[in-house]
Amino acid sequence: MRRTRDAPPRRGRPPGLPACVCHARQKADLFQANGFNALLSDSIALDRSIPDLRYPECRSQLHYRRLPTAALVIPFHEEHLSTLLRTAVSCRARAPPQLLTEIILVDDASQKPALGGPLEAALAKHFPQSGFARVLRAPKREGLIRARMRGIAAVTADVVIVMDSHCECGVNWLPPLLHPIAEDYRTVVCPFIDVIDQETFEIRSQDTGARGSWSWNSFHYKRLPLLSESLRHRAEPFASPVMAGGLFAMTRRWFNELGGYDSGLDIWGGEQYELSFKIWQCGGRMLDAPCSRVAHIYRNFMPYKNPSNLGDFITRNFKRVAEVWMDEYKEQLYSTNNEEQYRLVDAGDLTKQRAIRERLKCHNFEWYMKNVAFDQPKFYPYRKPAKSLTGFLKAESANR
Ligand SMILES: [Mn+2]
Repeated sequence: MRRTRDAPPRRGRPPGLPACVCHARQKADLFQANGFNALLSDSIALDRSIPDLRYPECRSQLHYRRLPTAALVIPFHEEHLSTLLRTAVSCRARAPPQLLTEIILVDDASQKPALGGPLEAALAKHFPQSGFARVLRAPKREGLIRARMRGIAAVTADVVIVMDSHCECGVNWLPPLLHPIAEDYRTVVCPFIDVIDQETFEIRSQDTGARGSWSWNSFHYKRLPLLSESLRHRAEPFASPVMAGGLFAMTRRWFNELGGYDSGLDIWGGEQYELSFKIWQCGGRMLDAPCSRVAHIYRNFMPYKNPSNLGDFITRNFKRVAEVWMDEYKEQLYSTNNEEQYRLVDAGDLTKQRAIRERLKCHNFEWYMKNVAFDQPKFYPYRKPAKSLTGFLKAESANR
């Protein structure tokens, strides 16, 4: 298929072409398999031009002449080949070459044939420099969390940039992530995440940014409004209590001092809380950098299954995080969710995680709530559930 940089959708805009009827079936199959329009992705250049969605003042923002080097870590499971390649190619293309020194892809036991030989061949073609881009292969499904750890362990650069496998990096995305890290190795920086439309591949901004948080009754990621200071200086990085999860930059040194992710977390779920809480509680900080933009394909459904032999791993993950980091606040989580389930689930061995908290003399959760997530209770308050009764309900006789 012909792929040029000017092929539709031009500069990240929708193609505006009639749908190709001849491909309708193929398109539907690929959409089902990926959760986005993978057929269209195949017709778009890997290095297509995209709109610059940054604030105009980002263009004149200054960065240190000397910044730490960075490695891109991209874990993937059954990702579509062209979206995976576009992640690597676009991030490489819009980063200063001296700063992005390696790309590590971690294949979490994918079965798609294209992710074997064809991926290796494409990487060799797009990244001819020996050793610059390589693929690590997990022999069996590890899940997102341990796949990331595997990739991070292989990094030699100063800073690890964790990236989702269907992204496109924006104009000059890397220096704004590295600048705050150059000032303090315990600062973790997240880019702004823009939207790649799952149907048209149009790129548009999500909003003007927000701080990360959660709701007690689901432990889902939620957002807190920006503070007045960042409204006045909208291009400046601002503190965020919780990362969205998929994209962040962090020094290898700080990641390792924190013991990485808790390796007892399975597949996905809770890992962004675990890392965010310990970054803050153990003496680091977390920032969002508005001048670093990375676009991501949001999907409406997961095109692949979770392993069926792990039981309720999400509740177990949440419980591990709560037991180690949240002190008495864990009761707010348990009591507003399926409390019985939380009590029953075995969180497993937590001694290693508790030892990290002990060794680094980390703040307690009360400190975190007072100093970092101080407006959380205002926007996502804890509501003690009404006492319920247990027993049997019996229908009254109908002929009353
Ligand atoms: Mn994703």
